[in-house]
Amino acid sequence: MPSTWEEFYAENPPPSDLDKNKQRVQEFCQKQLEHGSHIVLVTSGGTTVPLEHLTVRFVDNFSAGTRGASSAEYFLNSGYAVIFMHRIKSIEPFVRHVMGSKFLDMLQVSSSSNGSPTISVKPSEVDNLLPILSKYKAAQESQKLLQVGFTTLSDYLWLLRAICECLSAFGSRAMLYLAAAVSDFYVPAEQMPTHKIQSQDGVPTIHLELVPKILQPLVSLWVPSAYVVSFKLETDENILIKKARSALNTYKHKIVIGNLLQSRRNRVVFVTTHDESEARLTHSQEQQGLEIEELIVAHLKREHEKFISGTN
Ligand code: 9Z3
Repeated sequence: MPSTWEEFYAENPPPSDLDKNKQRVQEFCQKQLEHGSHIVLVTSGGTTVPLEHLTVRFVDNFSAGTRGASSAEYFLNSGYAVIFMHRIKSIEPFVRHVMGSKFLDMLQVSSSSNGSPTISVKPSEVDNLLPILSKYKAAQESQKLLQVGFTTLSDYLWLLRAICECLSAFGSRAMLYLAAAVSDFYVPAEQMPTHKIQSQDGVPTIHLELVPKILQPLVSLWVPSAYVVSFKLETDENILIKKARSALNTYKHKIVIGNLLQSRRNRVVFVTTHDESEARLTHSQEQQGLEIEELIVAHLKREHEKFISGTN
């Protein structure tokens, strides 16, 4: 028998930074409520499932965080306040454009008149960096972006519930954009060894339990008035729409965005109870640097507005 969501929370302790993050989220939401902003929670990146309490090994879920990070930028651009709830060390908004050695390659070292070294942006890179930096600074100054991190499945579920408690005050003005890749399986806390599993003890048998379906309380209890968007990730085209529709029928939220692992960068399918449509990028659009998240966010903004005004 899979555990219920209530049992999950009773059996798996909250992350140590939950109270601190809750307070940050509460303060952020209070500010956005005062401004009358629309707000979106973007979840991004994969959850880990630890195999030991003092974790050396864990099972991971596929997701670099590209979908979430780029979507967060487009939501900001569309006027939304954004809570970006992401796997720590996954891709983040703005930073994603200048990650790793790409950033260092944009810089140059020269000597100032007194002989001490100065670091500056290469003139040839200014046009590339300026728009990113301007948007990043604008997001910071407007205080419309809040980032909160998770690592494990349990961290994710605790944080998600805490954020929902704050979002419920926004009613239909809140959107939840659940792009994180969340594990379906986990090792319950009481079945997990404390210390590193030892190879000298032979091949370990690892028993994974089913994670309770958290969309159910989320939609029906935590944020019943919000516009909830979930993603369905499959690898087999033949079952994608069926699985997306089944999620919609089970949880009764607003829209499921279906995507295939292989083509997720250039094609998604929007599935609602009454409709099915597609967003697609042509090869040449991709070459020009267009991102499918721009189309996804534009579509959702329109649908969310109809939902708020009751005209959908
Ligand atoms: C997605 O389907 C996302 O679009 C991706 C984005 C994870 C494929 P990247 O981060 O990839 O840009 O590399 N997210 C949802 C995945 C998921 O776990 N869905 C569950 C399911 O399919 C339902 S919540 O059963």
